[in-house]
This record gives sequence, structure tokens and C-alpha cells, in this order.
Amino acid sequence: MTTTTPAVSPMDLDEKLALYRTQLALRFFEQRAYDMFLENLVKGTSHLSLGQEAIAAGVAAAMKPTDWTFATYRGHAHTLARGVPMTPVLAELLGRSNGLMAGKGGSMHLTSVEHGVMGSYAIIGAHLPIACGAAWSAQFRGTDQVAVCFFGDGSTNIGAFHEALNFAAIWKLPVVFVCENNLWMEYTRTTEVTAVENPAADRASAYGLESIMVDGNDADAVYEVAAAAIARARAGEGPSMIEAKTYRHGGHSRADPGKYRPDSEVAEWLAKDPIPRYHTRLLELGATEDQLVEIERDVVREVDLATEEAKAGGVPGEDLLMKDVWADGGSSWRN
Ligand SMILES: Cc1ncc(C[n+]2csc(CCOP(=O)(O)OP(=O)(O)O)c2C)c(N)n1
Repeated sequence: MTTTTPAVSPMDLDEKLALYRTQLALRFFEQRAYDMFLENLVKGTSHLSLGQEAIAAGVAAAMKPTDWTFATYRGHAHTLARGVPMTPVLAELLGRSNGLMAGKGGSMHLTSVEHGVMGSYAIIGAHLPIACGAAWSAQFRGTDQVAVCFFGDGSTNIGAFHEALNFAAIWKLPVVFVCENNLWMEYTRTTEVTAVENPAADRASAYGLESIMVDGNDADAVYEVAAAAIARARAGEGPSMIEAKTYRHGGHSRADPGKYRPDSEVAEWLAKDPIPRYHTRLLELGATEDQLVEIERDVVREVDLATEEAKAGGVPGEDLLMKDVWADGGSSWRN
């Protein structure tokens, strides 16, 4: 495995303040989603990224608007970080007609092609080959687009993970894989069922990918490795694997209290919460407490407004059932 020294220029203070705002937005959005679940307003299941915000925020900051992201069912953060507004995302969780998928997809199927958000996928590992396909299309068409594919540590034991890495390597595809290693795959500790210590990075290097380990609770570190990997992909130098170590603060999905995890482990990771860490760093870099409070107030206003607007949405009608099901808008291919 190699660890690269990123050849990217570091962010200035304004850019870091923006990165702080994104992380706060992801945090407050997820907290609101959880509250609305407790009020029985969220339809279907949902998987929150509380504690993992630095990864979605840091990687998104390193992307061009024309790049693509592929996410899992734990995909609210990745969707919002690409600039999709909060109201349609929250409304989608509530199953309302003003939702991102008009209320038909729910939490696990967020997509916004105009923002380069190419879907969230509920089948573990299924989207890694799809991200390769998108990257191949960019390579074939000669665009400079890069596909970024997020997934969990549990996905590394699925065959599609290995197939995708092999394809990406032999075709030198402009794809960056980002494994969010939060140590747990549902209710199983990943190290108990995995033959290598670093489930993504150790295997990626065997396929010849540039393989990078990073502290996933440090948004600056994530940004730097992502910027370097994306630049490499854009320059035609091939795929990379970033394994970002992190921890989910809550359970696997909304109804899971996560009690199978030792209290000491949870406490250890709560102490490494990416957001207070980033807050402290910004103060050290010369930001003022007032500036940070104003950012926080602004995010709270945004989440409150999104909540109001999402709740005001209607219930989807039957007319939506056959809409957006086939690419040509119908099922004429059968005839
Ligand atoms: C092919 C497949 N097998 C099993 C499942 C059930 N399942 C849903 S989430 C999950 C664990 C995934 O863990 P990980 O990839 O580490 O992601 P995390 O939930 O930690 O983000 C499993 C096994 C599934 N969705 N798809």
C-alpha cells in the first residue's frame, strides 16, 4: 500500500469556513431527520451519517460540479454535499410530492442528475461497477469527468467490489472509490469477518490501485487526499481507493439503538467527533467565535425552513406510479 503526499494547494480560511458550514448542515439535517422519524413523519427506513460528515463534505469540496457521485442507502450527506437543496431531500424522506423523487424513492433512492448525484443504492456493492461504467463513458467520450463512489467497509466482502476494482485498474478508469470504514457492517464487527486489517485499502493495492488511508473525521485531511486522487483520475493516471476511518454515532438504521457496540468504543469515537474538532481548528486559524455562531444560526434557519417546506408538501398521486420508471417514459420496449 502506498500513502501519497497530496500535491494540492491547501484551502484558505474562507474555504475552510465553507467546509465547516457543509459539515454542520449535514449534521443538523440528520438530527432533524431523526427527530421527524420519532414523530412518525419519515416513511420507510433511513440510515443516518451522524459522525461521518467530514467524508461527504471533504470529498465534495474537492469535486467539480460536472463530476459524479454514487452513494449507498446511507446517502443523505453525499446528496446534500453536492449542492442538492435540503427541502426536496427532506420531503423525499417524508414521502411527499415535493420530494427529490416526488416521494416515490424515499431515503434510500436519492438521485439528482443535474447535481451529478447518480443515485444511492440499497444493494451492497452494486454501485461500484456502475461507477466504473460512468467513468468508462467519461474516458470514452473524452470528457474530464471523474466518478466518485462511496461505500461502507461491509461492501468489501462482496464480489462486485473485486470485479469493479479489477475493471477500474485494467482500464485505468477515472474513478475514485471512497470506503467509509465505520468499523461495523450492520451488527457485525468488520474485523471479525474480514481477512485483512484495512478492508478496502489492503485489497485495492493488490489490484494496483493507488491506495490511501485517511482519518475520516478530519475534513481537511479528507479534502486533501480526495483532491489529489481526483486530480490523478482527471489526468488519466487511473483509479484510487481512499479508506477513511470513521464511526457512526447512532445505530445502523433508524430503529437500531446500536447497543452491540461497547460503551467505551462509542465514547472514544464521540471524543473524535469531526465537528467540534473542526470548530477548534478554525479558531486556532483565526476565525472568530462570532463568525462560527453566525454560520450555525444560518444552518439552523436553513433546516427549519426545509422542515416547514417539506411538511407542506402533498401526498403523491397515482399518476406518479408509471412516471420515471423507464428511460423512454413508458414500457413500449415490451411490444
Ligand atoms: C447484497 C446485499 N446483502 C446484504 C444486504 C443487507 N445489508 C444492508 S446494510 C448492510 C451492512 C453494510 O455495511 P457497510 O457496507 O459497512 O456500510 P454501513 O452501513 O456501515 O454504511 C447489509 C449487510 C444488502 N443490502 N445487500
